[in-house]
Amino acid sequence: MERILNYINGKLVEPKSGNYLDNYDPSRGVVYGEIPDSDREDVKEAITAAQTAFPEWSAKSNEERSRIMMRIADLIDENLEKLALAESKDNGKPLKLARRVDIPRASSNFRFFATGVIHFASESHLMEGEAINYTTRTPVGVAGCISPWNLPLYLFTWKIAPALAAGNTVVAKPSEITPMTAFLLSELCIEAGLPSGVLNIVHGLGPKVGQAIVEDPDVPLISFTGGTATGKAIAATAAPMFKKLSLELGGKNPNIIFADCDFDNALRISVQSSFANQGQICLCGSRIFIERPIYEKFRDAFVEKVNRLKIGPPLDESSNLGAVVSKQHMEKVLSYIDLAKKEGGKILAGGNRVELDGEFSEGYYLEPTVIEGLDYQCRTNQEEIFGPVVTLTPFDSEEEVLTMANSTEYGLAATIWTQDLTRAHRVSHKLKSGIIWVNCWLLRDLRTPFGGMKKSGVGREGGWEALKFFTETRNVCIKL
Ligand code: TXE
Repeated sequence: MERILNYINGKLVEPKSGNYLDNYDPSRGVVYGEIPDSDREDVKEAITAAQTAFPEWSAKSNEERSRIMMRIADLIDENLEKLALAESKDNGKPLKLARRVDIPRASSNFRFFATGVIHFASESHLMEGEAINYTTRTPVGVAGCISPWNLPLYLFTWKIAPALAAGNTVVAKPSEITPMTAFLLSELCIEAGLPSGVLNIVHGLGPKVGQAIVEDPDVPLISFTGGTATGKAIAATAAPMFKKLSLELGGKNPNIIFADCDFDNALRISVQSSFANQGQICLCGSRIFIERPIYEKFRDAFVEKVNRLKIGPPLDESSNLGAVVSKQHMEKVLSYIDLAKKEGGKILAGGNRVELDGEFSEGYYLEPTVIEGLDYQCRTNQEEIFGPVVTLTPFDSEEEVLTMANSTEYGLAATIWTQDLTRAHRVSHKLKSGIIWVNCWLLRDLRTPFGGMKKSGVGREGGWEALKFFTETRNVCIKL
């Protein structure tokens, strides 16, 4: 059994209650470790440590903070293989994906904000002949960072890095479903010489540990990524205390394929945008809209490609899809496939659990699933499934596809495939999504604003947006 510990005030410590939760290996469906079942007392200790560390950390120069963060980034790179293996085991994702995407992105997050903060500048506004204004952006205090299970270290560091770079101290909670790489990060932070209390990581359940962070009046900033229902509960708790809130929530993203697209690219990348990480990325395009003249050609080629995807153990280099994250999540996704059938959908590919051989026979594997024949307003097409399930829907005009694409309560990301530049601009501006990709998907420049409209969230992460979120703005006006 691998037992992990909390990271509080620079030390790896047991939860005060002495209680632990099971940690599952989804590729085998077995418990392989224990994680602290922390509670309010552990959180309080972490907040006190962060408060104590704040004056010194916030007073350091940007260069000093940057130097320590760069050391953490280097250590992540040096431990790439160990971290990728841990991520793959904890989450069920293919090792090659963790090695290529998750872990390199975690070190990039540290490096990006460690260097970014050195270049971060604020504005001054001259009122000619009257006054000069200048703006300062200073660290706020203790930031609460709560992250999900789909891209564990990637999203955890996406919050922690800007919070620390801006001079805040942090109390963070990774998902209890995938806590392992956050624990390994705490060991790397100790090795890098991060001062005690600057980053504290408390493991445990959302309603216990997460809620205690959100409720505490000494945590003025909350950055959360996760489900929309949880985001709503967090906002309800935090809003009366006027906390700064960044909420990165769910998506039901449209992938719009016009008849004039570069067919082969649209096809190849649509398979990725549908099923990467077993469809468990908030940016996956789960509703594919195809212009009528190429509907059948695209559908048939897509189904053929999907049927060739290999579902297998995460460590197997040939696996395209690994396991989904938990039994509960697998059952949720399967219930949506049942719902789709009841709603009149036709399953063109997949639709079932996959039972692998030997030690993987109890793992949570699902076939990549393609469904057609559903109304765009049905529940399958409106609710976030967050698994390897996509629907195909034909459309006849731009107006029609915009109505369908914008019909959900979400507005995170959208993809457009067309060779017509004017149309790409026109449609982009009419889509109610915070992130739009034209002829590509998940091409990320960390300087760009990242986040969604409607129930996909509040605020934007990334670049200066993140550094602005993690600082308090003050304007000074001086009469000339
Ligand atoms: O997420 P939760 P769940 C979507 C996806 C998925 C659904 C539910 O549709 O099926 O959300 O997933 C912590 N106060 N996404 O239940 O619960 C929790 O411990 C404070 C989309 O796993 O939102 C974890 O650390 N914190 C998403 C984090 O919140 C609380 C990624 C996210 O868990 C809390 C994941 C509370 N009351 C799921 N309750 C995306 N946008 O990428 C839970 N938490």
